[in-house]
Amino acid sequence: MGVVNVTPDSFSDGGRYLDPDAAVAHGRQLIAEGADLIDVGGESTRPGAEPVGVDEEIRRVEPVIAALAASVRVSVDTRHAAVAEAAVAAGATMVNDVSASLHETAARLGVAWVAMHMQGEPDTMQVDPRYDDVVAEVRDHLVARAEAAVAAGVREVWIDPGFGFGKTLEHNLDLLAHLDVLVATGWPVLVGTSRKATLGRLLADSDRTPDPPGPEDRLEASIATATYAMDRGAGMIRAHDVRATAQAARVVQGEIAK
Ligand code: HH2
Repeated sequence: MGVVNVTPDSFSDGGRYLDPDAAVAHGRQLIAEGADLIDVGGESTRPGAEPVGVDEEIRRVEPVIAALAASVRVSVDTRHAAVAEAAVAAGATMVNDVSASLHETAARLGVAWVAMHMQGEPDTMQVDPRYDDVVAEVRDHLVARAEAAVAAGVREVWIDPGFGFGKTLEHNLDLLAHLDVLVATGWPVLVGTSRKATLGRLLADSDRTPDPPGPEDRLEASIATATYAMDRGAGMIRAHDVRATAQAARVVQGEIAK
């Protein structure tokens, strides 16, 4: 799953693809690099991000989805039913839902749905995230959401632990280390660690790199976590750096596992 953020403020590439032509060109580039699906988002959900209005979100994603959907499967990254509707009308066939609340919308529209786990809301979720047992709580929440979606009539459901969404570094590492617990539920698992702050913090903890690397300097760590997740059974990886991620997937799944 290649990421196209049509936003001015996404944490890793904010502003670069706000212009629809630039966003479409970037999407085409990601397809050429090996993406099977393009995830188009019009609202940043980075910690502390300001919500945008639904009309503006639709204005951002609609033309980009319409242009890309002819050549690749497209998901829309949104928390809003009206945006999901407009996106599906433009050609999207999956709703990537960081709020895990749009299952009825996905059922009505007849499209696939990703339930991602988030504790709290983007503007405050990183203030003081707490769990007794992060792995069990995330699993139980996602399984309940997936079952609700199937009951509502959704035929393709994915679950995603939501790295960085209301989670400390330790929570994120615990979830990654125990990805097999999510895979064992039988629901297909999507993993999005690409360029995330957790990776910067991890690297900054080592003596040799005292300064945390910025989002664009987290490629190697992103590939390491993607490779780990694929090996543990993740069915889809959400990635900004598609070329490198697709190569890692080819090696892990196509060659070593032959
Ligand atoms: N992460 C982000 C956005 N959407 N969706 C899923 N399913 N899983 C994720 O881990 C996930 C997601 C955050 O990354 P990005 O879109 O690059 O940034 P922003 O939210 O700032 O636009």
